Amino acid sequence: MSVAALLFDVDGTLADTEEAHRLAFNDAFDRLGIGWNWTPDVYRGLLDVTGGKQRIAAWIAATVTGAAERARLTGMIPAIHEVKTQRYNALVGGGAVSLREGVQRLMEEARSAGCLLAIASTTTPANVDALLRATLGSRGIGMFGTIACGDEVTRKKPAPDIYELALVRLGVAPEDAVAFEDSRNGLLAAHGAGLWTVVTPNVWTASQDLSDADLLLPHLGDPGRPLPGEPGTALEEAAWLTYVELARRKACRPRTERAMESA
Ligand code: XBP
Ligand code: MG
Repeated sequence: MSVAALLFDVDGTLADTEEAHRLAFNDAFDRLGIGWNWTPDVYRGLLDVTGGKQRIAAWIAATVTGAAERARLTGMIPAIHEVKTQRYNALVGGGAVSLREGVQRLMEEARSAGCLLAIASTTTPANVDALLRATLGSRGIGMFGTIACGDEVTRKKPAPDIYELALVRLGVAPEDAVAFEDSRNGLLAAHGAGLWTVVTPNVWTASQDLSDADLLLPHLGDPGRPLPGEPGTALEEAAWLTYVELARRKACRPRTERAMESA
């Protein structure tokens, strides 16, 4: 089987979650009496740092001058992130976020074809559980052969570690799998693990350099929201990315050829 596993990033790829994360961060700052408020523009820049706790630490390093205040706030990072995670999970559990177009369709097609599914994310495990339950119901978590996320690896994206962990758990070689991402950090992580990578950017990542993606699409498409037709390709007519079309495209342009081109 040319595509034995699909490995999905979570935030921005499965669903447009970063606005909910941003609101949860600001709620946590407010509840803990910390006078920060991350605007969308500030948050877009902070997304270059993967991991919420690391993001807070980066903000402290960039904006807090006094050594004592820096130490005080650094000591609060776990508590801030815990409050933020609770708030984020309440937002997601309340239906604030839905899966992006085509995600559930492609997952179901792949599973019907005997293809494994996995998660490879920087986000906190509780966030993944909340999102999968809210969007796929009680069966959601069981659709995945493995969920690799959060602090299970020390080096977060763009390091390849989380993808390598997911592949080892699945028992699948990188050349037999496909990664789905939304950001440059994620693309670098997936390529670093040797994975053919589909990138579907969003408002937070559209300005990033995603040109090295093996397949770059605005989204995965659905009968209700087809992709714009691509002249001269199998997606000539407005359509959506199917599991069969994905396998065909990967077979046509394997990672090794593209890696040699860009080397
Ligand atoms: C995106 C991230 C995460 C989220 C916030 O993860 O970098 O840090 O922005 O979640 P991915 P946490 O795109 O790899 O799914 O606060 O739980 O880190
Ligand atoms: Mg992402």
